[in-house]
Amino acid sequence: MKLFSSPTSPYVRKVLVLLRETGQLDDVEMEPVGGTPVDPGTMPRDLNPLGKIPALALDNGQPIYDSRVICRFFDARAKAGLYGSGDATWQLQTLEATADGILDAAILMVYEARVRPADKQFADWVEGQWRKINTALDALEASWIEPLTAEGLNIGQIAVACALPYLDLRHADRDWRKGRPNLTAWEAGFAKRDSMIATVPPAG
Ligand SMILES: N[C@@H](CCC(=O)N[C@@H](CS)C(=O)NCC(=O)O)C(=O)O
Repeated sequence: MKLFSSPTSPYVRKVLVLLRETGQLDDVEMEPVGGTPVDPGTMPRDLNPLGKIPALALDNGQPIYDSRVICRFFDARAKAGLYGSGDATWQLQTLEATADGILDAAILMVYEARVRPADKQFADWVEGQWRKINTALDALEASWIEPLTAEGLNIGQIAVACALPYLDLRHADRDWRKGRPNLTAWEAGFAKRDSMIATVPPAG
């Protein structure tokens, strides 16, 4: 299997953390690629028509894309149970969607600054994206600490643990930790896992 990836992509990091935690890393070959919505560069558009990563090519060539689908695939493959069962599965997938939504907004802010010409940038729109991140972070602090600190590993933990450091990488000046002591403490603890240390993105 081939995983089209980039070391700074937080969505790719979710997959890599899951692969490490479930002992499947050696089953996957990494294919580094890069691109943006304006210049798709080496993005695997033949595999994922959306031109985004992560994208996985199975040995028979079948594409699997979107980090949520890829994570689900590897969870099922290893019978890891990271999605729980019964009512818990919907809670965990909603937590994962919250983390991914934080990333979606954070990346749009990055593209606005890096890809859009300066005279076309729209400050209110950027602030609107940060507002989404802020309210999602408040929700994590107020309502999601229990599944985050639950015994055993789950997909919600992996997704949030990959989203928060991306805010440090790209939006450090916004200081997501301010006023969120529970989330801050949880993230600091989770960051000590071998899978998280091994996937720290390079600066830049
Ligand atoms: N929902 C997708 C989002 C993936 C995504 O946006 N990846 C970024 C890299 S971090 C990308 O491929 N951007 C290129 C583009 O938007 O054209 C997922 O979870 O896999």
